[in-house]
Amino acid sequence: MSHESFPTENPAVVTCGLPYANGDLHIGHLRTYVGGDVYARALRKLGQRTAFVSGSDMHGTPVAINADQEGVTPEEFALDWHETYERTFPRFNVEFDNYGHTHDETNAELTRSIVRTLVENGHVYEKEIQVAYDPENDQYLPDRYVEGTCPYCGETARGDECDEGCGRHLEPGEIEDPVSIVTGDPAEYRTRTHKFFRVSEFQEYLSAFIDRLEGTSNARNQPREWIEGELRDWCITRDMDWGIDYPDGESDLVLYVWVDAPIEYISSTKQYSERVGTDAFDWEEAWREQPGTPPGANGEIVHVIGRDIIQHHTVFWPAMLEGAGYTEPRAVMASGFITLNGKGFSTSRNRAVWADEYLDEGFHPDLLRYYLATNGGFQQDVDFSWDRFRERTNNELVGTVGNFLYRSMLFAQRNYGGTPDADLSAEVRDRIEDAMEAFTDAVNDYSVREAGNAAVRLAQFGNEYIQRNEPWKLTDDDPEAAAQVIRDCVQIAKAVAILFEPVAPDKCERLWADLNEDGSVHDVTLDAALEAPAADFGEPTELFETIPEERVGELNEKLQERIAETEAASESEAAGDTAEVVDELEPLADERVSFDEFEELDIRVGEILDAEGVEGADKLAKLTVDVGLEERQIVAGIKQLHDLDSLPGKRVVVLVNLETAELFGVESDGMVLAAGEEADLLTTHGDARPGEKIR
Ligand code: B3M
Ligand code: ZN
Repeated sequence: MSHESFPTENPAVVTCGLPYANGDLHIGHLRTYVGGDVYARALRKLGQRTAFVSGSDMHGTPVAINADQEGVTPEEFALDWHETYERTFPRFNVEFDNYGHTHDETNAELTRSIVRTLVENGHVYEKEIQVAYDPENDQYLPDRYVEGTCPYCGETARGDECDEGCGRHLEPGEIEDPVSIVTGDPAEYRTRTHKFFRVSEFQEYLSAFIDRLEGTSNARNQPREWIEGELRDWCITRDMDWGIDYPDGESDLVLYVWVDAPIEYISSTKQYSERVGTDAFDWEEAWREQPGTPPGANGEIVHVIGRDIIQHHTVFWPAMLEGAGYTEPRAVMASGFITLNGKGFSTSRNRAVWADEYLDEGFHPDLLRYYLATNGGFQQDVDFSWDRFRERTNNELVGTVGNFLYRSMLFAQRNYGGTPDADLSAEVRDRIEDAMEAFTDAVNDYSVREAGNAAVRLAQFGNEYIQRNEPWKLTDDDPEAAAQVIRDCVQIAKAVAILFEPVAPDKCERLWADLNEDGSVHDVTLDAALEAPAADFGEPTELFETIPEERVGELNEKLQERIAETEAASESEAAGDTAEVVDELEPLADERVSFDEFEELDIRVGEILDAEGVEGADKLAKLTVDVGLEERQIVAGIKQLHDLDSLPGKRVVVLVNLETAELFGVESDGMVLAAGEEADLLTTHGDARPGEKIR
């Protein structure tokens, strides 16, 4: 490759694709964030000056549409999710140096300045185009507001992207047989004036760029066809209100979300510089192309993304950077997708393991990080299953890494109070050097998996080494030899702490403390792996715990139940939504329950004390209900079906021993019983007091 290997003198910026601020994160989303975080930490281990940045993608139709459905403004809606993401990433030890969002002033200003430069440099022009329009709603239909047929492959596609077919970006007006998602009616095409970025002028530049681009091979191979084919200009404005206004009142449209989204990579780096000072990290040194330098000679920009957005990062974005005088990406690492038990994650079907849910189950984030980082090559699709998760945790983290560390450190501590007095053997020094080299090569090959494996292989060697040399047999007969073996093992343990830190930062910090090393393992570089370990240390902790088989059974069951529940709920919702409510009663259940089973349900009379809507949710109301012995907070899907102000004082029937649940961030502790689609609330007709049991 044309680039020097890492570490280089230039500052590096590792970025992660910006999550659209429009819904909960599941563990499938975490793959690129964990991948980016591992990679940024691994670069730092090599001594590379690195900023790791991202932010929330606030604009665009996905956010506007979802906000509409929730009945809130896009800004409120997106900010809410932004704050959730900001809290969630660190819980998985994904530690961005800066996590901003595209709607903040830094990004709005930088976006306007970059667009101005593109205009000044003659890269932008105006053109009349056909734009989809919904006559009934009197509304233009940008991007995801319209669905139809992809003109390239014939698959069903959304306005700006053929996400179920050929994966191409679609320009406004291209989609065939357009249908409005607002009314479900066919859309018309109307003529509008829009701004275009002259991507076609960058063909020669892009052809050369793609040849020097590093990262995963899919990011180089996929776009070749587009770059070498007919490279078309790119419409950079949209008929909507939500977004960054086109600069200087030159148009009443907003900029297309894909203009301001990647600019957030730069804005986020800028915010980081502003916080730590340009002496510590100078965003301009990384991002600004210095006159007279060859492309990419300034900063080392590494984009970590999902493979569905390769075209944006290898065609439009580098053309914008080149056109405005910014540093082109050195590498694009495009990850494969994640499936769950062999099938795609589905947010709408609740077919997912949610990020918070994973942690609520009590699993340490580093276990998931290990799984996501090493279960397959970065560009391969990987499957998640609780079975496989358990298997890898138990065999590799507990069996190989944890076992080696615990047995050797415990032996060292018991017999020598820490590191025995001996020199590191040549064999083990070589083996550690090999591991350091494998790690360095992995970073230069952009292989997150191999970076993680370097440590696990070293621990595996450690196990073989201790097994082969049996120091426990030597302590009496040949104490010097025993001390030598254990000295070697402690060095291996120290090297594992450093090499495994990118993947398991928390666990390795614990190990570092157990080894009685100074400072933080996050701050040391690879060469410390061969420095002498601390002479004394205490009893080690067991770093990883075995996951019992029953846990997997429970988790699988929970997942299945949830999918079934959501499917049932969406079926009944769909039935309720249709104008002619199908007046069909469900058949009476055949299966009988025993009286004991009935007795398990604790059903009580309650009195509603207070009722208010749940913020951000169309249908949910938060009720405070007096159930005699205590007051309960219960979330019920009745917001649109009842006048909430008339509810306080009403007597209702409450199932009080239902498992608690969290809905839209609000805890629900019980269920208010209701009949039919209109949620006719059950009540009593005599003098039963709140708390009275129903039997
Ligand atoms: N917000 C999410 C996606 O399409 C999109 C990424 C922007 S990265 C600059 O995956
Ligand atoms: Zn297509």
